[in-house]
Amino acid sequence: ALRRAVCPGSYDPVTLGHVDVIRRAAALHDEVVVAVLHNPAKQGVFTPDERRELIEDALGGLPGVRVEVFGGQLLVDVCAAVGAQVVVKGLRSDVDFAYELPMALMNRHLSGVETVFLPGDPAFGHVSSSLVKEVARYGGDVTGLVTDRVRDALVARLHQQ
Ligand code: COD
Repeated sequence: ALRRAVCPGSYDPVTLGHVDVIRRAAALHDEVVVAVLHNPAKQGVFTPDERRELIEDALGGLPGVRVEVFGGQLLVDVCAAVGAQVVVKGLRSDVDFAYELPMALMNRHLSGVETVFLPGDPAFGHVSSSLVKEVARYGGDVTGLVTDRVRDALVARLHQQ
């Protein structure tokens, strides 16, 4: 059977830490759906469609990977909708694990979907969407933490506000 995995996230915006996890998930599965899950109650810096485009650009047409936007629904329902049996998440630290473990258990409880954890590349252990936004907002250089396109989009967007 085709092994299809979901790499879920807010991706506001995608970082090189995310890209590493998505590439490695793609190497382990036949197909990967990168699911941009946006919380309709929370306004991000980028719209869901902008996030999708920035991810597609960062992946550069990686075979077997597609990016889709979802909103206001459970991750297990996203998995069912795309026919995925596996969720892949990256872990930077034990703090990530403590946050992710109850979600993994809840998702398995709800639908039987399994979560696979990949250890994040320590080169990106300090990289999160929120820290990247904060650094960019106050004029810090985020080169090497995100793609150049994401960096430029952050500078343009955060200088407008
Ligand atoms: N290195 C390795 N992994 C990383 C790095 C890095 N530098 N940065 C981020 N990651 C991993 C994160 O650990 C996370 O697993 C993933 O990448 C996505 O990160 P974010 O920050 O874009 O996304 P989050 O954490 O905001 O996404 C949370 C979800 C949207 C996945 C979650 O809230 C969810 O499943 N929501 C749907 C509603 C639902 O089903 N709720 C019940 C859950 S039990």
